[in-house]
Amino acid sequence: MRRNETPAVIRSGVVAIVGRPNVGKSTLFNRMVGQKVSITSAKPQTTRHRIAGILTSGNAQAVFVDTPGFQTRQGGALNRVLNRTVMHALEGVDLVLVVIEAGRFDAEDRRVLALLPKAVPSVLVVNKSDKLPEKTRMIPFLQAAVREHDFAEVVPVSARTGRNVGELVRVLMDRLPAQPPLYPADELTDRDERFLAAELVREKLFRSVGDEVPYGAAVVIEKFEQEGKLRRIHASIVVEKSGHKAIVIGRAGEKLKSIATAARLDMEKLFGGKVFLEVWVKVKKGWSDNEAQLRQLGYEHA
Ligand SMILES: Nc1nc2c(ncn2[C@@H]2O[C@H](COP(=O)(O)OP(=O)(O)OP(=O)(O)O)[C@@H](O)[C@H]2O)c(=O)[nH]1
Ligand SMILES: [Mg+2]
Repeated sequence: MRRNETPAVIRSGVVAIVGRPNVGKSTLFNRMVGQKVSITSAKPQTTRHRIAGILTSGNAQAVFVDTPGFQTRQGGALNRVLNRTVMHALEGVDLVLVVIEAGRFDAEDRRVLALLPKAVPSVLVVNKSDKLPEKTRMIPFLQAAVREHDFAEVVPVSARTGRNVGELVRVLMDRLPAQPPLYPADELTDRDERFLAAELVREKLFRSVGDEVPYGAAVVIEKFEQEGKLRRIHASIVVEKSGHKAIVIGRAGEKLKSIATAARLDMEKLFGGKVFLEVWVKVKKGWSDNEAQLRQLGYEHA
């Protein structure tokens, strides 16, 4: 380094992403991380586990933490566990992104504000700005939203189109503490392939089966073996009722086959190698309202 060159500040930190269900947290997370790591769907309460995604860019590293949508309606053990996961994910973070949907701010969003740790700055992210393109409506909405809480910044984005997401990343990178990176620069996530594989199967289920079936379903990886670049994966979809099993399998097994094919293609892309995937369906009555069974199925905060 020459004498009058100032060294660039190295920044890194943990950025939690919170909000009510379905506001687009996971879509935004994937967009910022630059790869599809967290599953998304049009149904609320798709995300069930804390997952970190790492973005290293220049001298800064952000460790984004995606969380389940905070749920304020009555629910069983699974809902309680998901809300606990959100609260735990807020511990020890450097920054919080509170995601809302453009044009909507209501009691459910206010419940999320009540969870925010007092000493940590929070940035309000107004997502789905593509749904509210008129400035005459967006500006008064932003003005009203910032009055709800002492936000450090407010940034409208569209996670779907990517609009303004680069600006959001710049804003939050500048707010991270000056410290060395927490992960190696080429690390993408804190989760292993087993976890990611189970999540991809669950995503396809959420996207292809309607009504209450996905809410009563979990995915377990029974076997995960790697031979060179080939991964052999056996997954089970655990459902609540035998009627649900029939729906997931579909006529002549067509539904299950399409779920497995779509999941396999995503796994091959994410893992960078061929995947042999077998998916089975099992019935476990009442698992989603039973904390012991939730623990067995990998829910950390059950
Ligand atoms: N129009 C529009 N839709 C979006 C945008 N971002 C996300 N979505 C859609 O909103 C729905 C929910 O997206 P997710 O990313 O799964 O939302 P989430 O907040 O993670 O939801 P939970 O995990 O269930 O809490 C999906 O259908 C997304 O495609 C956006 O910027 N614009
Ligand atoms: Mg999500």
